[in-house]
Amino acid sequence: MSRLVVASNRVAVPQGEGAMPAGGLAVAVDAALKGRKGLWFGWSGEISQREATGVHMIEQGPVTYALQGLSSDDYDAYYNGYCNRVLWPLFHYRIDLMKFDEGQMEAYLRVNRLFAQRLADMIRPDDVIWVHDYHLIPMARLLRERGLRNKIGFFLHIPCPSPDILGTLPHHLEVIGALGHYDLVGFQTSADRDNFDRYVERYLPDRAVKTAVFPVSIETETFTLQAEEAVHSDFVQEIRDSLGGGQLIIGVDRLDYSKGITNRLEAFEWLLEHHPEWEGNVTYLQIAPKSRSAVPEYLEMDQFISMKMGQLNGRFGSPSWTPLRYVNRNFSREVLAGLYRASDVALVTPFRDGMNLVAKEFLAAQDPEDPGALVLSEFAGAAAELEAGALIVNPYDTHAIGRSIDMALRMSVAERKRRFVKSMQALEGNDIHAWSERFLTVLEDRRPETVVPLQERKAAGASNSGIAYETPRPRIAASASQGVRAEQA
Ligand code: ADQ
Repeated sequence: MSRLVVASNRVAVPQGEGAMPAGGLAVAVDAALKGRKGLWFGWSGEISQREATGVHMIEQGPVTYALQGLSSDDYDAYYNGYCNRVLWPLFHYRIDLMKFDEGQMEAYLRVNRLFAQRLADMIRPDDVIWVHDYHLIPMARLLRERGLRNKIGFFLHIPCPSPDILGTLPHHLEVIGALGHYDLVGFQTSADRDNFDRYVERYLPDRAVKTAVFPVSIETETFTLQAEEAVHSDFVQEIRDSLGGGQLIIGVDRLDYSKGITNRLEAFEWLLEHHPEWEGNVTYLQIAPKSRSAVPEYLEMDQFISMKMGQLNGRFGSPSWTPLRYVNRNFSREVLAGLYRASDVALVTPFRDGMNLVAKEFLAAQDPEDPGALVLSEFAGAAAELEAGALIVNPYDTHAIGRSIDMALRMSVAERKRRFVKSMQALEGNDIHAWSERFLTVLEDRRPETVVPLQERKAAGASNSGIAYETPRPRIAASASQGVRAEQA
């Protein structure tokens, strides 16, 4: 089997037991590399005052971690600037927050050139290269310029908006258009893929870009086992004991404006205002590790959320009951799994999210005989797979979220079980190993390609299931070079 080379902005080197860095990409790539010969290249997280130094290699079993530092100027302009203040808001439909700066775009291209050069030096002819996410979009073009002929695939972990939105990015062809140099571009949902296909139609009409849908997932079985064990730990039991017999609502999110923590707080406020019977009987635990604190929009949101938490506790709390608990720490996978299982309701209400692994982790952690209920935003990619089992809400409608929380807290065990079974059917058919295997199978052309051009997909009616590989549609056999786009394998 050829070596898998992964390139992503950050590399998560396993630290043994203990806290994992919070972030869906790290969790997904770590699982994809397990048990396979591979190399994971990217930023080490180190920032130096001088020019970036050489690559630092760490060998762990079959995987080599290749870590590149960044200069503080590049960290500011590439990471905090272009990635987090331009591309992130753009792809999350927040062009109002997009702060374009030409110098930062130059830094983005410069860092990508540096990464491409360093990576090219390590590539063997039969390596398969898998580039992840919006930080490294130009990599395929830059690697090709250096003469590489390997298969190169790209997966976008975040949502993909319409060409109307993508087209607002100044010089978008240089960045978004660079996706046209990959052998395969993967998306979380069919809606994301269709948006990109329309971008190609409009802005890259002469290019055939092979696109497909691969909803990212989790290590479902492992996570279930961890939850079964961790729920009995002293840590989790102490939390349950502290609830005084009341119910526990949980939210777990990187502190990010896309995650909708603010609207969730308003929804909880609405619940306590309109359903005083829950006073003293429900506790909402929000775990939100800080991220991107150097970016002003994140700092403002952090301050607002802390203030709102304090206000709500002051207004509704009593000496014996604190309605909201707010924690910014990272936890190990085991502890998180135990906390999910100990919770009665999970709130996953992003304004936009590529997938949202927390929704899937919460479900995988549940006790099938007494499962918790999931309140899920219709704008999380996960809703495409989980709509039959979750309580689907519009995250902009805080009263509706409040009503759904009330419904979830009152839901009979029979109804919770019914919904849980439906959700788990989606999860069991698509765990993280299936996800990476499907992506690589299509990238490596390991079986005859079945493809459906965009026009035919439209005629057949786009599926909103997000799991294109399970959706029967008319198919024709062709190859990407014939100028059609690939349907999911
Ligand atoms: P994220 O935006 O980081 O990921 P998400 O998918 O929810 O969002 O993943 C977060 C991960 O971090 C989860 O695995 C969660 O358990 C973990 N985590 C959160 N808080 C933690 C804490 N305090 N301690 C330890 N771990 C914590 C991006 C996209 C998503 C997409 C993923 C994967 O924005 O839409 O689902 O990539 O593709």
